[in-house]
Amino acid sequence: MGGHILVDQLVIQGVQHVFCVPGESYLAVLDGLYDASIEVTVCRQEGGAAMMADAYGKLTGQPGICMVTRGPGASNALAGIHIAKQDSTPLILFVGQIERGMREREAFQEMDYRAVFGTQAKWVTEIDQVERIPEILSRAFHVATSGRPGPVVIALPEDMLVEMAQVADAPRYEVIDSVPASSQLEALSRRLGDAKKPIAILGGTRWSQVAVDQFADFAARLQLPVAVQFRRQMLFPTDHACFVGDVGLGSNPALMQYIKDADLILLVGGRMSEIASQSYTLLDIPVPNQSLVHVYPDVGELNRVYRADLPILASPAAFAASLGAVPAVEAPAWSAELTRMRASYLAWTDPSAISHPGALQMGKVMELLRSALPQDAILTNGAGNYATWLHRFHRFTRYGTQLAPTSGSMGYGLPAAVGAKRIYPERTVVCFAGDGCFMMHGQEFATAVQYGLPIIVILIDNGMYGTIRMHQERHYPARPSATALKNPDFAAYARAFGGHGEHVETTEEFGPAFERARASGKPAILHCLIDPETITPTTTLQKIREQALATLS
Ligand SMILES: Cc1ncc(C[n+]2csc(CCOP(=O)(O)OP(=O)(O)O)c2C)c(N)n1
Ligand SMILES: [Mg+2]
Repeated sequence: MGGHILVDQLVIQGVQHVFCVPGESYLAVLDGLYDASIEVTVCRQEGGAAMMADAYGKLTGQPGICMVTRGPGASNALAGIHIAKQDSTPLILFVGQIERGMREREAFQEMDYRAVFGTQAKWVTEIDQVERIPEILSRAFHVATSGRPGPVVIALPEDMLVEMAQVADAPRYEVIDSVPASSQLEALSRRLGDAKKPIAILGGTRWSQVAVDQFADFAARLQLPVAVQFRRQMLFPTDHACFVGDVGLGSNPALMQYIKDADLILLVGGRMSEIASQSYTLLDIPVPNQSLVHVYPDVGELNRVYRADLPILASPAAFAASLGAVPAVEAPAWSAELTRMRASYLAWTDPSAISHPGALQMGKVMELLRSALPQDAILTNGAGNYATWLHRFHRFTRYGTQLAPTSGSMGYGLPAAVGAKRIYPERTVVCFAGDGCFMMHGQEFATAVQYGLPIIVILIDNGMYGTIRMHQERHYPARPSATALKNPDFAAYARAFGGHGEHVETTEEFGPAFERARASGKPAILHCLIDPETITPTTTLQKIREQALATLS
């Protein structure tokens, strides 16, 4: 039967986890999962399920698998598909579909998936013949993981899923890779030899701990300053002497200036998209001032916006593995610059230097977490100004420890944490969420409780959609509109779901509350009430408003 064949093929392709919300449109697949060797996580909303699958794809490099029902389920899942697209995450979404014979009558929950997901997925298809399930799944796994990874959507007509067939299995997929040519590595060596002020910027996916270590060794040999792109801090150890910071929102101005003045940029795996490029101002378009060596696993991205001086078609992992061929530079001209930029990074990210209004000092909280968390702890977040605390002050040191959407999608942190803890139950998983952010997918706290997943949510409540309020004060001062929030008691919320919940109102309360949350063995929410004036680590709403009013008058 089609539904069982599909599950068999998933097992052959190496699938161990499925994240889903059930629907009558794919009962035959659910039945196939009944006795398969696949762990199923049943979620409360399809957006959360798709975000968990994205988290799986980010952490393992293998496609996260999500299953949802027709129109309404698919619509909800789109939130996670957009994240996977912008984050280059391998993911396969299976969607139930109406019977083949009813198409185009606007049947119950009918949707044209090719049209709806066409601009978001790498490939959208519908399986019309039960015999083609192995072929199409094999292709889906290759498409999702090769080149620039991304989401694939497969619609499953209900009647196809109950058809009987005898089919041969497809072999397990293998990621297709390309490696740099030796002439390209020589060309890179020459450029490094000529450089006065180089920098490497790392981003994207298709990395691994081995690749990060190889790149770190290379950087150490050349004394090369290394930065990472927005929400990609896990690509280079922040405690490495060559690490100089991140290129994203609220980044160190000294680093931005260094990049502008650089003569060589080695961009590996990243796209220098809007956020990383500081709204396309950091590098000139189409020809940057700096010599640009762009290493990317998909030819469609090379020379798309920035004309590279040396484009190299290779995955970050394959590139890092070949860096042994690039010789060290004798007494590099940029040694003093590295020392200066490293000192600047350390000062910029020193939480002890930060003080802001209110009894709960987030700088102190971040300092405490630096020492309280094990190195392999996984940190997640969605979008909101609260995320700045994590991105600027946490010292990421290991690959696979960060789940954060470069697409700036609110609500991602909680489902990502649930997905991560489901995959790695032995690791500490901490979700940072704002009061706005948490409520977008807060129902997945029930999933954490259902599967006994003791994640810790640090919920930073300022009673507003703070990011938007900040922009309002900048552009339309003293006219707050649609940004205030009246919030529930999130500690009571946690307890009502069967978790552990506490309020934290002062710096002193945080440490003991964190330890009690950890010791509770339950999914926990620390409802942290911060002063609403504290809009960023360094400024207040009032200051932003006053500055804007002064400019207007
Ligand atoms: C799904 C989604 N909807 C809307 C936005 C626009 N947006 C960006 S940040 C933000 C406010 C976030 O509020 P909160 O989580 O409370 O964090 P805060 O900024 O207050 O720290 C909004 C509405 C978004 N990025 N994603
Ligand atoms: Mg808020």
